[in-house]
Amino acid sequence: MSNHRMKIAIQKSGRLSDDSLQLLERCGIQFARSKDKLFWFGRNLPVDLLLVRDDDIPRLLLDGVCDLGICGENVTRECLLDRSAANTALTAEVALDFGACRLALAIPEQHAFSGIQDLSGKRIATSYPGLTGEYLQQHAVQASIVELSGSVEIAPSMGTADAIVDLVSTGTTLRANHLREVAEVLISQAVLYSGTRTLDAELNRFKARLIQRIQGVLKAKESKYVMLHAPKDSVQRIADILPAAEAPTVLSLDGQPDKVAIHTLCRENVFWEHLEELQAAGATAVLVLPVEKMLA
Ligand code: PRT
Ligand code: ZN
Repeated sequence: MSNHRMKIAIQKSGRLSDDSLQLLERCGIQFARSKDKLFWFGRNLPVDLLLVRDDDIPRLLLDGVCDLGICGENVTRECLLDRSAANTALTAEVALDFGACRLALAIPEQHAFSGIQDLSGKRIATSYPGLTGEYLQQHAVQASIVELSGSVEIAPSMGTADAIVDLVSTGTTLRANHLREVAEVLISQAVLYSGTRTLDAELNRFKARLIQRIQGVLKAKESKYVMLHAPKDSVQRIADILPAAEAPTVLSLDGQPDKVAIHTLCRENVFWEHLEELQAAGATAVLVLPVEKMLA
């Protein structure tokens, strides 16, 4: 691996893998995929992709092995709370809008709960001892943390803990184990982090370009291009209905002096309710198109 290439770490196989890879590919990076799937070479841009376990990514960034990494805030914050990472920091460049979950405190569903103080003197099972400890400390609660590497949700029914702190997205796992969520320890999503290695000027410029492209992909994802026909006197009313719309382009329509065509970019998603409102305001031939790329 050359020093003149950007080293990017993403999760090899798991919940963040597909979205992470898709994001980089949508930024225009083409990878020569190796069979072992550990290291992929960027064919058209100076990028080396490392495919690793998500838990390893913050450490690779801290050690300067990688320059950028996509990882959940949960894993990154936990790593930074570890004693071996004391006084270190990673820069969060872009929140990526996928991998959403929360680190939650849950107790057996039949147990009463009047507040976090109820956990005083209890045992809490978790794979996140750092974040759990920090949370307990912030609430001045003294409890013992039982560190488990997996299957945390079964600890209360096994009798090895009174409560758990675990990741939740839909809540199905908690319900299946007769647990109920009583507090939120951390809200998390996947984030693009910068590492600590000093980059030369050329790589720094490339990094800024790549981050700009990533922001463009994210903006494009939630944006829509809307085209419609409308009565000439309802342009303002139509513009007010469109969510987060840019100044519209208003074009005359051949042979229809009372009507205009309106084209505009909406920086938020356009839902059926918006279309129905547009229709009620006199809009016809309404088209909502996805935006593939965007440079602000
Ligand atoms: O092998 P590797 O170490 O890379 O993968 P992993 O098994 O540690 O991680 P993986 O792929 O499961 O998760 C990667 C990241 O996805 C996590 O660190 C989070 O940032 C994010 N994420 C988002 C989640 C979830 N949602 C999630 N629901 N990670 C785990 N879960 C688990 C949770 O632990 C629980 O067991 O899903 C279960 C709960 O899901 P619900 O829908 O039933 O609430
Ligand atoms: Zn992991």
